[in-house]
Formats: sequence, C-alpha cells, structure tokens
Amino acid sequence: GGIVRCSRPSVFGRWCRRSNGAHLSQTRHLTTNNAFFKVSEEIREAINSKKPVVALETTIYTHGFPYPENVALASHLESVVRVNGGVPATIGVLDGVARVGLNPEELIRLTSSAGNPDTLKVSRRDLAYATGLHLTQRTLNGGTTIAGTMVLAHLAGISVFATGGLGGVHRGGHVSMDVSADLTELGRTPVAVVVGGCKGFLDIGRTLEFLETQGVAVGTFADGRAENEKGKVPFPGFWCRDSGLTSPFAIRDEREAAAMVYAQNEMGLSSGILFANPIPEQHEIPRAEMEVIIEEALVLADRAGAAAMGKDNTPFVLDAIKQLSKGTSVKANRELVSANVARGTLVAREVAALQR
Ligand code: PSU
Ligand code: MN
Repeated sequence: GGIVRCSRPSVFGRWCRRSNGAHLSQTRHLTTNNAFFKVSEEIREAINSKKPVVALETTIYTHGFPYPENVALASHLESVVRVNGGVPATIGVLDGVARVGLNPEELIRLTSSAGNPDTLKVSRRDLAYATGLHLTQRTLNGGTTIAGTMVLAHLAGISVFATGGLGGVHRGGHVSMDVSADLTELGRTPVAVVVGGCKGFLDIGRTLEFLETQGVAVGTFADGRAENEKGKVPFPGFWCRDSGLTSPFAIRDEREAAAMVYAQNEMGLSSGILFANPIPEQHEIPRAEMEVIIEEALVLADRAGAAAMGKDNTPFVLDAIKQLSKGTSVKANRELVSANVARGTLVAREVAALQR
C-alpha cells in the first residue's frame, strides 16, 4: 500500500507510515522526547534496531518492596533481562520527567527515594501532575504502576512488559468502585504484560470479568500443568499457582504468546494482552496459608480508614501482608517477579523474531 504521512512525528524524528488508514505492523505512534518525556539513548537505539526490549515498572520499588531490597531488586531484574538476551527499559518519573530507560545511577536514585513524600505512585491519571509541576519548580519523582508504565512503554514503542502482580477489582470493589486503572489501561493500550496473576486480597473473579468486558486477552502459561478436558488451566494467584479460577486461555510456550502479540499488532487492535505466569513450584505459598494473613491485613486496612483508601490501599495492604508474613511473602515475591521477567524476555525475543 502507499505510504502516507501520519499526523504525529516519532521519537526518531521520522514520520510514522500509514497505509489505507491502518498502521503497518512495525510502526507505532511514537512521541518525541520533550520536557516531560525522555527515552534513553540505549533504549532508542534498541527499538530502532528491533532488539527485544522489555519494560519494567517502578511502583514495585517505590511502593511495594522495602528499602534497601528494592534497590537490589531493581538492578537484579535488569540483569535477568540481559542474561536472557533482552534489553531492559526501567520506566519511572525522575526529577519531573517521565523516563523510559534509566542508567544505574538514576535507577538507584529513584528507588532510594521510596518513602519520600515527593515520590509519588504514578498511574495514568498522575502523569500530568508528576511531570508538569517541574515547570513551577516542584520536581517530583514517581514509581509508575502497571497502568502508568504501559502508557509510557507504548509511547516509546515497546510492546512487552514484565512485572509481579496486577492491580484488580478490590474486594467490595463492586460497591466502592475501587477498580485498578491497570485493568482499563489493558483495555486501551497495546502492550503485553507478564504477571504472576493477582494477589488474593483482590476479588479475582470480578477482575477477570472486568478484563473480559475491557476486551483484554488473558492467557496463562500452562508451565507443565495438564490442561483440563476443555483445554484450560488455572489462573494463578500470585503466591499460589491456582487462584481457584480458570484462565480464559492456556499458553503452551513463549512462541504462542508472541504469536498473540504479533497477531494483535498486525490487526491494529488497540487493546493489551495479559499473560499470567504461575510462581515456580518450589517458591509457592499455599493459598490457605496466605488467606489467613490476607484476612488480617484487610481488617487492618479497614481500621486505617483514609490511610488505606484510593491509591493508598494497595501499598497499605502489601505492607501489612509483608509484616504479618514475617518476610516470607517478600521472598516469594522476588522469585516470582524474576521468573516473570525471564519469561517476558523470551516472549519479547520471539516477538522480535516474528517482526524481522
Ligand atoms: N500488586 C502487587 N504488587 C505491586 C502492585 C500491585 O502485588 O507492586 C502495584 C503495581 O504497580 C500495580 C499497582 O500496577 O500496585 C496497582 O495499584 P492500584 O491497585 O492502586 O491500581
Ligand atoms: Mn484503587
């Protein structure tokens, strides 16, 4: 088809190609570097030469893991991407600029600012505040959530992202309307996200229903588990391999996952894909064991009132679970994120192979 100029310039200063109104497979709407958004040299070069880039989020460091483990985890996850043959793009807001790709010094600076009141938890709705205010001399830092990271990854042209736990519909969320913006973001932004499922403090059944409504494909890596007579496997529950719910699709390997990403992209569908990767068996914590702790954490959150509402709910509950489990939940969490990042990198490599 003929190549026409699209209305927006790309990160690379070129124009995105368009054919008959539909975007060709390897072109995306990319945003140029500007005062609020910056893609590092390394990542820009990697995207340009179609290397398998894997996006990594930072709320997990600023509002999930305790200091100083968060600093160590941040550099560990980048090495997991590299040893598996990919290029890590850690995404977050540093000094009032949304950044895709941070150098080691910048990564340490962002992660060690966890707990500072000027270090925000940045979802889609927070991006304008976290970056815009630097024009008025308030320079903020921010860990980006899955939603916030997806927005920025897509602007940069990255299609695969790996992390730990997805936000969801909170228990009672059908009344309180506390539904994570991660779910609506998956419905509107074409990035594939690899997670370990969602934590049991959420309403996982309603979360899957909401994802279906949003048009999000949800596939779970079978990972050695037998498919049932309908060809299905359980959807994992973060610390446990079976949340008690069934995954809409079963995925046999990274090539199948990559084929979904590629097909979605070729058709120009604008929604995201969720891949669930069950926690490695040896690190699993039985569901019943975690459920006791979760119930207790939810009682504490309820008593805390405003300190555990809105965007503060998830970090509050995560922190309570960490303390009640005396650190065992954190160790499992670390193992599971590493496994997801390794798997996400293999998916990104397969996607890159299909695009060549
Ligand atoms: N769930 C976890 N660990 C996390 C988060 C969720 O088990 O670190 C973080 C992720 O960044 C996720 C965000 O995108 O919390 C969701 O927050 P909320 O529920 O406020 O949307
Ligand atoms: Mn919420």
